[in-house]
Amino acid sequence: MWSQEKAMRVVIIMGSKNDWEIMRHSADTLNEFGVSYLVEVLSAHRTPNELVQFVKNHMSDTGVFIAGAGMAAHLAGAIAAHTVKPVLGVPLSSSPLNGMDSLFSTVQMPAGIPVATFAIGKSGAINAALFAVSILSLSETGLSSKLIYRRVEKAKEILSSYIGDK
Ligand code: RP5
Repeated sequence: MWSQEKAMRVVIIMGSKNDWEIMRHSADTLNEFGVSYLVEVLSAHRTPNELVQFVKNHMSDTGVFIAGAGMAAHLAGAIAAHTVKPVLGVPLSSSPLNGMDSLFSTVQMPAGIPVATFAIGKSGAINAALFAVSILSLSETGLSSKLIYRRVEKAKEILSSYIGDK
């Protein structure tokens, strides 16, 4: 599914369609910034050949890959094995181990093949998208201002919800 008609800049890959409930937060966050993205479901274990082909096909038109997966989550690492573009891993809580399994699987990459790993679940999905915007902002100054504006707005929300001493 394509988000917008602009050139694609972020690719979001999930290990299962069941991961969308959480990974949609990455997409929603990118929408806030008008950053275009492509969402695909591909698995490191269930569709290994198609995953590699997809990454190779999208290497040139992608700035950042975001990978969300649960259980023995090798998706981000498998993507990183085939590209030197930044790969941001979001561990998902889809097993009785509550995401600790996917956190360790995603974060414990061997030296040489880096994956930036984020928090388990929704916070990780949002922060991966913000980090993707931050990476893209290195070559696009408009995005830096939007990131600053978002932080100011979030701070206002928190301050306005302060109840204080009664
Ligand atoms: C992982 O296994 C997926 O990322 C998903 O989080 C988990 C379970 O997948 P389903 O059995 O729900 O498709 O590969």
